[in-house]
Amino acid sequence: AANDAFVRDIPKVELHVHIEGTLTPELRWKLAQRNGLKVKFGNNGPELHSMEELRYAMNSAEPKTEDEEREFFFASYYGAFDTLKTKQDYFELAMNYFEHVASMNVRYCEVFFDPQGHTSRGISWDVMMEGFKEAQMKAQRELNVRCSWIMCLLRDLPPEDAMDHYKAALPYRDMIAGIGLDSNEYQRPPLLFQEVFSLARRDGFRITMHCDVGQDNTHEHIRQVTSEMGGNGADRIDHGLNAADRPDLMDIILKRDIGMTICPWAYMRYQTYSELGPKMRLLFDAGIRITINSDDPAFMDDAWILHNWLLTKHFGFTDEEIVTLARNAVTVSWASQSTKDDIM
Ligand code: ES4
Ligand code: ZN
Repeated sequence: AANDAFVRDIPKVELHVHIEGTLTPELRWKLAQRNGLKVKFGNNGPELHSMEELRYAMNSAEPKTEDEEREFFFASYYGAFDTLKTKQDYFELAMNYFEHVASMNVRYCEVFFDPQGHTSRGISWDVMMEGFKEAQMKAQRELNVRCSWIMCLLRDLPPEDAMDHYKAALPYRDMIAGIGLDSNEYQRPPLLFQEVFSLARRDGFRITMHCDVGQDNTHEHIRQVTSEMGGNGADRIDHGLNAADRPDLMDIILKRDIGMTICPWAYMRYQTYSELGPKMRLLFDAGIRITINSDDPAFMDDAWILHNWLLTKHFGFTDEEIVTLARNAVTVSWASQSTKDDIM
């Protein structure tokens, strides 16, 4: 376990985590009680009568195909949004994340949020953003964890809705380092959203997009993100592991020095251990700046950033290589130079 201490203690930066994906069954249960709401699985699932039932439903061990796995995840994830109502709820959601990762020695993070999943339920921007802002300030003050936010646009909704939300977010732009694209990728190529991402680029935002593993057209999606989005390509790519199949894509990523946010635990639902390690190794050995992240820890077996980091040891990364992985995240982060200097 001396080696595990090395991974545990190394200063970390997290660049791929959805704040809604950190809503644990414990916290969801507490918020539901406080707000007088029933807890259900999915958008219209059966009512759950205890925290234990909720935890059990979220971690269903039924064998699933890839498509079923994805459907189950999105039902579980979006179904949990309904307990978030007040500024205090958003504050506690974010604080719960910061407390978890402070204990794992995370010093800085860029955290995704999905505003469309909140405004669609009548939550105001002020409630959401002020709750996040207070947690951000408290985490910096009391936990030595600094943070910025990445507003994600939901690709399964119309591009017009993305544009409306982009414009509505501008009053909060001081809190927002970049704009991302997430949610269900099925038949939703990045270029559908070129207009809003080009505008974001012109306005000075960084841009990044999800290209998840196990998607149809994954190579074409990666190509669009790395060479076309926002003009000549995004600043980072979220996941993008399938670039390892294609030397031409690896070349673009390397030449443009595009950071990749890899979330190993998340892929174990779709890929075996023995496929995953070699793909990460191929990208890393090519000199591509891959980073280690958690994605949706509360919905993925309670695997937070430290658990994802521990996997790198199992994949055979040496201590020296682990230091490189940690530095990669600092380098490809959108923190100011003085924050970067502070972290490492
Ligand atoms: C997500 Cl596409 C995707 N994957 C994992 N978590 C997510 N949260 C929102 N979109
Ligand atoms: Zn993600």
